[in-house]
Amino acid sequence: MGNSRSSLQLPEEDIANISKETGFTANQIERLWSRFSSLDKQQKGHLTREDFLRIPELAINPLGDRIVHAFFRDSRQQQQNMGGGVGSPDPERNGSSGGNGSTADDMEQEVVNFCDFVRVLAHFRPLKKNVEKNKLNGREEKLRFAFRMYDLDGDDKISKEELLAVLTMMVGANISEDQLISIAERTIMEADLDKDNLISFDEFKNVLERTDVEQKMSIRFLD
Ligand SMILES: [Ca+2]
Ligand SMILES: [Ca+2]
Repeated sequence: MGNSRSSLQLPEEDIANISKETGFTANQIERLWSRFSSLDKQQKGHLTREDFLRIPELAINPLGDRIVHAFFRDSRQQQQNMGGGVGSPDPERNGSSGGNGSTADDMEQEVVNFCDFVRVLAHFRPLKKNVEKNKLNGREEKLRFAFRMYDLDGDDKISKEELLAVLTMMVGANISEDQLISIAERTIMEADLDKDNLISFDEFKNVLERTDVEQKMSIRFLD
């Protein structure tokens, strides 16, 4: 146990800030920090898409690529919303995303630092009845995350082609393309309330109204 991990130590202050923002306990944050550090093979202080795709669960998941995509999109969005948020524990991080407001560079960012990492994972924290709801793991946020897995081009609508791409990954070669196309068309028809042939986030939410998203999108984090 308590042996040397000096280079992996997170400053107390960062732990407190991250805990306040995400609802994770200090212990959980320490665990996530060691997970993060072990994924960060070259000790870069951030994760790239390649680092994520080395996670075995994601590498074998037909939707892995989509999940990683949503991870990057999500953390970019949150940086904009929160104007930087809590400080990064990485002393080497360059200043490009440290300030308020976003620049074109932020939009192009293809890395996830530890704070981003924890924030995205916070979407998957189970909701606890007695604990005050943290906005990162609410139903709306979980649905947003799922929506982004489909919306590849980021225009806030799911097109038939985007739906088809996900369906193809999920069922692979088991169903003919013609059948998939008709499933995609039917799904859009049923969800599409304003008849623009696209699924908006509101329409998406509507379809999933009765699904227990909170349960399905929860991961048990150890205390
Ligand atoms: Ca789209
Ligand atoms: Ca629509």
